Amino acid sequence: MKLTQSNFATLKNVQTPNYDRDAIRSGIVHLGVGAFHRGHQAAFIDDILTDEPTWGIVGASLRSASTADALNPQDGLYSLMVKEGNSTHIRVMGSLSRVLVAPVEREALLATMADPQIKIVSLTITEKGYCYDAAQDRLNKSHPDIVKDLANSREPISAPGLIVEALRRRMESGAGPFTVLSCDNLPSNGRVVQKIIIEFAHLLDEKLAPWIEENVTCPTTMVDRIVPATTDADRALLKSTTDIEDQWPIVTEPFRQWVIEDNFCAGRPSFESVGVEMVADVTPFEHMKLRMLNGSHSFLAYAGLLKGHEFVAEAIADDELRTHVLIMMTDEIMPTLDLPDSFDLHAYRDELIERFENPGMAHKLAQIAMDGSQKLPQRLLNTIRDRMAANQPFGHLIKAVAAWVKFVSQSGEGQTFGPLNDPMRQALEQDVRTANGDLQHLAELVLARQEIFGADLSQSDIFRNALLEKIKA
Ligand code: CS2
Repeated sequence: MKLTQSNFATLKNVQTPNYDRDAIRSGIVHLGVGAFHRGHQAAFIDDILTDEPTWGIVGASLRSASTADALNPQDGLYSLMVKEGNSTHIRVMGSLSRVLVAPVEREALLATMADPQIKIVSLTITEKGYCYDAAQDRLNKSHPDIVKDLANSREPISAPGLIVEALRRRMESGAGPFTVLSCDNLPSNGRVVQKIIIEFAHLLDEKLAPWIEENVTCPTTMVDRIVPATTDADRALLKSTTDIEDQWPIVTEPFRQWVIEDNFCAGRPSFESVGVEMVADVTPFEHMKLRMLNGSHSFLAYAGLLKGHEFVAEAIADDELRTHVLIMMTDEIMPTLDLPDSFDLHAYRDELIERFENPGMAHKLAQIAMDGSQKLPQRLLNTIRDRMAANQPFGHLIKAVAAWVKFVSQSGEGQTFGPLNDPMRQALEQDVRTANGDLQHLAELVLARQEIFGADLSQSDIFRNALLEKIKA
């Protein structure tokens, strides 16, 4: 049975939207409708639509048409398969009305973003989508997409370019601002997106930048839900248990968390009614999640792949890796976190381990390993910075960095892990060739890459010696 709205009445063994989909109006445009968005924000919004029908989502893919091709013939519907151990709970999500493909429907997308009915533009475009130079804390003006968009700002291709052009239209039409809501795993993601759009606008139009500064808000958020890439086995399981043929179901875990800074310039849904935590300062939660969950994930990915594991659940069942993760979290990461006294960090840690163990999640280590150059700073290096500043040991954290260097050393055409999936691929593969099998030399070469390590760590003898020692081990 195909998944379409007209088939709702005949679907079995599955929950369908408990609201009238025809009465839904769109209040959100989301850029980057990947699996994570559909497993996380779109699922929260689906709960919200029961009482507040004006917060439907129009999705947009910034590059590929694959999501649009899968979901548009299904009226934007998809099945969310929540797996815990061997049990699967399936619910059809109706919060996405349609998916636009930015490169081919740019005008339709910009017109939708400029429509006064849209109050929020949210984003999951991954770390690299921000064209942000983290080491310098500013827009990467030499990024090829930014160069193109500055030259041709009315036909943008980058996320910053699209947002700024839509805001320009709203300023001119009097439609007012929308909130820009980053949902990516970047520290202070709201501040980062605000910085890059204001800088971009400054380079274009002297009137627009101050208007954005005065009117547009960019709340920081912490997002959390493990959403592995969908497999054919997931599609087959869905078909065998429900008879639904869904071109792109989403698999996820029961756990979900969303913490948002309460700063919306054009109104917002009552997020708290569906369990979202609205706070004045997201920083403590964001540090906790990026360092504990994502830091451990990245360690498990690199060290796990090096030991021949394929999935997170396998890596966390490996005694050596599990012990490492536990010590890294407890002794090295937890002391750097600053949460309210009432918060039980030990329980948070134990729950993370259980989540990693969930046998229902076929979460590939290779998926987590990608884009290491973009992930290392907030997941491992910032924690190391805090440990160094406090004169405290960081042997387990640095071992995770060493595992990444070893992983890079075995990446490339014809190598164990294949070509590196990373925006810094060319530079890093060049380092591998220059080092010519000498791991110590490779560590020195990548350490000189300040885009990743910043001037401080690149030039720190303490950091260098610690890294070289782990590379030898
Ligand atoms: C993962 C994250 O792919 C990765 O790098 O660490 O996607 C992780 O699963 C999510 O942040 C969990 O909220």
